[in-house]
Amino acid sequence: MTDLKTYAARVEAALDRLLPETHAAFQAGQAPRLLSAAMRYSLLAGGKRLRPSMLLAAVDMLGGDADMAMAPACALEMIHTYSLIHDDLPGMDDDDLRRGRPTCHVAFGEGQAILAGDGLLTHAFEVMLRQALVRPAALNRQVAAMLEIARGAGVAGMVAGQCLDLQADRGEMAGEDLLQYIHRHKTGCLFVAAMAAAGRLCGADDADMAALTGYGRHFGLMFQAADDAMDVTLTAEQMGKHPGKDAADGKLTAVSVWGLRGARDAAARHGAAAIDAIARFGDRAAFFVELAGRHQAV
Ligand code: GRG
Repeated sequence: MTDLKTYAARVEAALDRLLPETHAAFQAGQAPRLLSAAMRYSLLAGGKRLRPSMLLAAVDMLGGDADMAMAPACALEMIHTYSLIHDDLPGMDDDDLRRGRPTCHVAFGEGQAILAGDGLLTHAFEVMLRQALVRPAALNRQVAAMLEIARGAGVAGMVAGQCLDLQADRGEMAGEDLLQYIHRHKTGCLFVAAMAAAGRLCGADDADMAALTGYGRHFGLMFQAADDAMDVTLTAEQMGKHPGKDAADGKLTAVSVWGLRGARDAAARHGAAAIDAIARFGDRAAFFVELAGRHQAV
């Protein structure tokens, strides 16, 4: 079984290759130096590379073409990083520490950080489209994978979750159903997109697609409940961001709704459900069983 560390290292190398280079001066046809520097600063800051690794592992599990999977995997990480940059902005969560270093807007200013996020989101689709044209024989599968990624990241996916998260912050809405909606969308949709895009790349049938997306959905809910629990139990050094901020800001979280014990229980429950969802793949799902098991206990 290929482990997370190995997948993450492959993603790391590909991300570096796929990002615009930092040029000495401005040049026609190239990303400006400051823009590529801000994009590189946030993207190559040592994230866990979970979402792209899940996509690569799912393609391996399904016996698909690993070469074709790298562009969508890296695109997912670019989209995830853009969402972190924008989430950290003063107009959203207003954070100054991410991935263990000053947030993009602290290092580059607010305007450049917005552009770095915009640049990463757009570049993600440029990278996928370029790759799709290299393999015209598999165009339909690649377009279907891109659609899963666009849908997961988009206005009925991650952006929708962030929209309601902001409304909840302003006290306009509250409650358990809202919490679940926010977690499913803000956090869960990119995990679902990772699994679904892999399924599409491999031409998975409906039953396999349901298993893959079921895993992604429960993994997302487990991941966010665990993240909320760790926010009140871990240090800034362990998390690479400031803990306790959610509680201080009065945010709607698994801990504020269910308490620490309830958040931990939810993580354990959704971890078990994720493992159940993927059971039809037997031993080939070892990566996913191990990954859910690791996040389940917080
Ligand atoms: C700005 C449209 C838009 C969306 C923002 C991702 C997000 C939505 C907000 C970030 C804040 C947050 C609590 C997100 C939940 C998901 C989460 C815990 C993200 C961190 O993911 P990790 O742990 O981070 O995979 P690394 O740094 O390892 O990639």
